[in-house]
Amino acid sequence: MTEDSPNRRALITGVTGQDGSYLAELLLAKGYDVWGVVRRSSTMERPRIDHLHQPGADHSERFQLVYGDLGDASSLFRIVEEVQPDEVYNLAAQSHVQVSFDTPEYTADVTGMGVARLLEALRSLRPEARFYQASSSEMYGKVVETPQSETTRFHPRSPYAAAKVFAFELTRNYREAYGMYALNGILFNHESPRRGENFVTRKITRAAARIKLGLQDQLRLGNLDAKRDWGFAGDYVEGMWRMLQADVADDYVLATGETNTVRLFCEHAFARLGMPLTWEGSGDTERGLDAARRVVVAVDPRYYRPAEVDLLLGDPSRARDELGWVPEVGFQGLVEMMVDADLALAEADAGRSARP
Ligand code: NAP
Ligand code: G4F
Repeated sequence: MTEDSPNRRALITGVTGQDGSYLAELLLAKGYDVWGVVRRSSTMERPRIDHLHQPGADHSERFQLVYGDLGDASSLFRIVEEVQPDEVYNLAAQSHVQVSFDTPEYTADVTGMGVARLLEALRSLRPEARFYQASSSEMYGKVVETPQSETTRFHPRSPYAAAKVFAFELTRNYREAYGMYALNGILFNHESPRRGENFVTRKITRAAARIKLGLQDQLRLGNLDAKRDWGFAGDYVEGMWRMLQADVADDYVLATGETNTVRLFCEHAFARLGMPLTWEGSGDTERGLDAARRVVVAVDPRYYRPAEVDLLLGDPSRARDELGWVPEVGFQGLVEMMVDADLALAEADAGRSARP
C-alpha cells in the first residue's frame, strides 16, 4: 500500500467492528485522516482498534474517534458538520441475522433507518462526499438464481436482510434523486480472526482450538448444510475503497465465487488441529466425532433460524473487470488463518488458567 491520499478525510461508522478496523488500517496507510464513530459503552476497551489510537502507534495522529449513533440523527449531523468528510463508509449495523429475529424493530431502526439519517446529514451538510453503504448478500435470501450478481433480484429472509434492502434502495435513490455519489457494496460473507465470536466461522475456529486444548468439550451448531461464499475481510475492505475511487458511482458485488457448507468449514478447522472428523447420524442427531470417538460437534436446533438462507454464491466479475479487485485469500487459507489465531488465543487462556 502506498501513502497516496494525503489530506483526504474519511469517516467510518462501525469502526470498532471487524470491517471497520481493517478499513481504518487501510485508509491510514494510504494517508487519509480517519474519523471513526463509536458508541458509548461501559468499558473503554475497543480491542479491534485500540492498537490504532494509542500514543506512539503508527498514524495515531491521523486517527480520531467521535461519539455518535445511527439511531441519533443529531449526532450524525454534528459529526458530518465537524468532520466535513470526503469519503463516508457506513459499516455500522446490528449485523447479526439470528439476533435480528429477536430485535426486528431495533434492527430496522439502526440497520435501515440509520442509513436514512446519515444520507440526510450528508445531503444537507456535505453533498459532495462519496458514500459507501455496506450492503449484504443476505438480501438475495431465497435466491432466484445462482451465482448472484448485481442484477439478481432480492428476496430477504430476515429482518436484518429486509433492513439492508431498504438501505440499499435508499442509497441508490439518493444517487438518482440528488446526484449524490452514493453506492452499495454487496458483500458476501467475509471473515477473519477479528470476526465476532457468534458468527459461525469464528464460533467454529474458536471452539475447535479450545477443544484441542481441553478448555471446552463440544461445539454446538445449527444448520450444517447452509452454504456460504466465504472470503477474507482484509481483501474486502480493499474492494470497498476501490469502489469509492471509481469515476462513476455504481453498485458492486464482492465475493470469491466459491461456496462451501458449514459442515466442510468444521472439517477443515478440526483437520488443521490434527483432529479429523467423522460424521454420524443426520438432521437433529448428526454429530462429528474425533479419532477417539468423542462427540466434538453436535447439532442444536436452538441455532436453527425461522427462515434460512440456504445457498449464497457470488459472481464478482464486475468488481474484477471494472475495479481490478481480486480476493487473495481462498477458503483453505481463511480457515487456517482463523484456526491458527484462535489456537494462539486458547493457548494464552490455558496458560492463564494454569498459573497459580
Ligand atoms: P460487526 O463486526 O458486527 O460491526 C458492526 C459495527 O457497527 C460495530 O462497530 C458496532 O459498534 C457498530 N454499531 C452497531 N450498532 C450501532 C449504532 N446504533 N450506531 C453506531 N454504530 C453501531 O460487523 P462487520 O462484520 O464488520 O460488518 C460491517 C458491515 O458490513 C455491517 O453493516 C454488516 O451488516 C455488513 N456486512 C457484513 C458482512 C460480513 O460478512 N462481515 C457481509 C455483508 C455486509 P459496537 O462495537 O459498539 O457494537
Ligand atoms: O455466520 P452466520 O451467522 O452469518 P450469516 O447469517 O450468513 O450473516 C453474515 O453474513 C452476511 C452476508 O451474507 C452479513 F450480511 C451478516 O451481517 C453476517 O455477517 O451464519 C452463516 C450460516 C447460516 O446459514 C446459519 O444458519 O451458518 C449457519 N449456522 C449454523 N450453525 C450458524 C450456526 N450460524 C451461527 N451464527 N451460529 C451457529 O451456531
